[in-house]
Amino acid sequence: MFDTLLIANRGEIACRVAATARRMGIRTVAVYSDADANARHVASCDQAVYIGGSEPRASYLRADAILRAARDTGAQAIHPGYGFLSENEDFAKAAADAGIAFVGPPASAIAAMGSKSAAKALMEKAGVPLVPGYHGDNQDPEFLKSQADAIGYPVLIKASAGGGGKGMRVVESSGAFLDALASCQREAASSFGDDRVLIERYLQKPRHIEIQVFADTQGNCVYLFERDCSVQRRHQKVIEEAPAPGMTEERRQAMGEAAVAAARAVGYVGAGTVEFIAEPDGRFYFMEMNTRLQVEHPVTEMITGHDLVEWQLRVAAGQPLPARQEDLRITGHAIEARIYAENPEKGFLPSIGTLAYLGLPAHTAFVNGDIRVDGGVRMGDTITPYYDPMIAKLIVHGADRDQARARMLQALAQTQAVGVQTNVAFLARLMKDSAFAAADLDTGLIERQRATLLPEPEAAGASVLALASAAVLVRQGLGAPGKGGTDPWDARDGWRLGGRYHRELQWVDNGTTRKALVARDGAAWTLDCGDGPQAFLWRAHASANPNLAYGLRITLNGHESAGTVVLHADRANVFTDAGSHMLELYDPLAHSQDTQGEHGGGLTAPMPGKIISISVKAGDTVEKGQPLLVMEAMKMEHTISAPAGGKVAEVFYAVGDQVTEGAELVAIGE
Ligand code: MV4
Repeated sequence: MFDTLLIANRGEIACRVAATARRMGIRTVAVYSDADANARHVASCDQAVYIGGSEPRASYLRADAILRAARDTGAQAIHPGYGFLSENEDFAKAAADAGIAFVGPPASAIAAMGSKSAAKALMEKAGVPLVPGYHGDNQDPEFLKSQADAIGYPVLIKASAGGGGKGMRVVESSGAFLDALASCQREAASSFGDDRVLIERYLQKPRHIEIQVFADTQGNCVYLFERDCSVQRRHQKVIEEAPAPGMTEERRQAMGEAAVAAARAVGYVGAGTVEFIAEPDGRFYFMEMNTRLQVEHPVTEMITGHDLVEWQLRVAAGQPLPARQEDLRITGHAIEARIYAENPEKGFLPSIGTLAYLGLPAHTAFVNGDIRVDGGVRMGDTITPYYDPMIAKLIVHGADRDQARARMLQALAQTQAVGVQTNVAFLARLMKDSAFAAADLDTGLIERQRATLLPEPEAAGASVLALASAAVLVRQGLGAPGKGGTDPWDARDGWRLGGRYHRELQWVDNGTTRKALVARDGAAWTLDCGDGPQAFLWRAHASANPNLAYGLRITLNGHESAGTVVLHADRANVFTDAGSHMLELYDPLAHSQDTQGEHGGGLTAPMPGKIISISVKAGDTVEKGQPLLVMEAMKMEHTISAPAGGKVAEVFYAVGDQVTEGAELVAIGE
């Protein structure tokens, strides 16, 4: 086995590969770009080599820089991950020529599967079923039309050089064929520089079922069953699962054997995936072969109990496959969901920004376990426009599909990101969707269920407003997080005990202002969200990140609710089992003055620290820019000044108090 492995990738897959290498006692070398200087994958490896600028072609696509890094660090093998250079035959060959093992198939197998029409011809010879159609060299329009007429409509015209859904045209009738052909050829010529097409019978409700195969250099080749990846959006997979719902043992064996035949036909070595499309009756046809480890490989690991990266490394080191076909079994059901920094309400546009807060479910085990989290970013990391905006993959396992689905819903409820938009709520609706729940899967599911998967946003309910308001009160010291459960009347600022308290919070919910009036008379607290004052109690418990996140239980008018509230940049991000809600704290002062509006006009602690002096008291009149107090943080003093003139309503802390980031320090009124 190698003692040093270079991982020519970034993000979650680089971290994933590093984890197995470490377990196997292999030293790891990361490569990184400018944007990734502080990335998690760099920290996950034993050594890291800078390879260039943030744009992929200036770094992760530079074969020369990566090979040099491998030579300089004494790496005997390179794992390419997925994407970037993973299916680049020139890179595979250059590595082999340099005497470095490429953890992937031989360049010749990558090349054989690279051309869609040539691959189809090879597969036909190997007896792998293809969609009825024509994929020959004759490109005469009248000849192609006669082929389409013979296949029967609807037909699909596909660019031979295409892939990923580009350059495809559905043709409903013979009369529409020639126009569609001309338009498809134009698109193929401009997109791929190659106007050749192939014609296939069009499958109306296809399922995407792929088979994981593995081959070694001793001539062994096995299949590790199937994954159903039908739930996708514009050719981007959203949910993957294994096994495929409704699969029979006979069909599984037939598809597995066809996939092994496909791999053998191109002299395959290592991990590969043979993609099929399947009809509702189960008939299946070869689509293409992916000559790499895939994003969704963990669902296969969960149902088989085998670590596919370990298999890859063993095969690349010349060892035989760790198991024979008859040793492989399916246990239970696994589902993977890809958590993306994207905005489903805005056409799933990537959402760029810094992850001010990231809560993920607890990872119960690596290959075998109920919940697995494969992440590539940490709290504080930035989702940049340079790379795929995936935050993490959640992979769950259950005894059956319904249990896996329930676990996925739990895992999604524990996934809390602040600073970027995410698809978490969309994924939760998808898990509960009636068609998905019934395993009525095909590639059109998301489009068909669009209305229920992307509903109009709901107004925040009273419990959400109450949770957000309670977090603000806790931040002020009324029930301090981190001290265990504290009731409001145990607040450390005892000087307020027995007195009256009245505060109006204005929350902006999706553009609508929602008032929350918090009041106390003696020991009785009330909250009025517009329906009159209601009895209000809250309790904060310690949370993973006490500087930002408050774990809260509240009682409003006798109704209990619980959630996590992350206060960040004047926003309350409320996470409950029912989903998440973002509320903006409207500060009339900040908005009426020229304060640039940051951090509530500067009256909150910019970072955690200690109050070292206070120069004002309640009732004082202050001018804009007047120093109010000084805090010490990170060994430096920071002066908090009045963002606007006014009268000091309250000073919430005393000299010596520790304050958390974002804590409101002083209230100034008109
Ligand atoms: C098809 C098809 C229906 N009939 N071929 C899309 C991407 C490319 N790799 C193959 N694709 C399809 N080929 C025939 N004859 C429907 C699709 C298709 C699809 C396939 C797999 C996964 C998702 C898909 C989404 C839309 C269309």
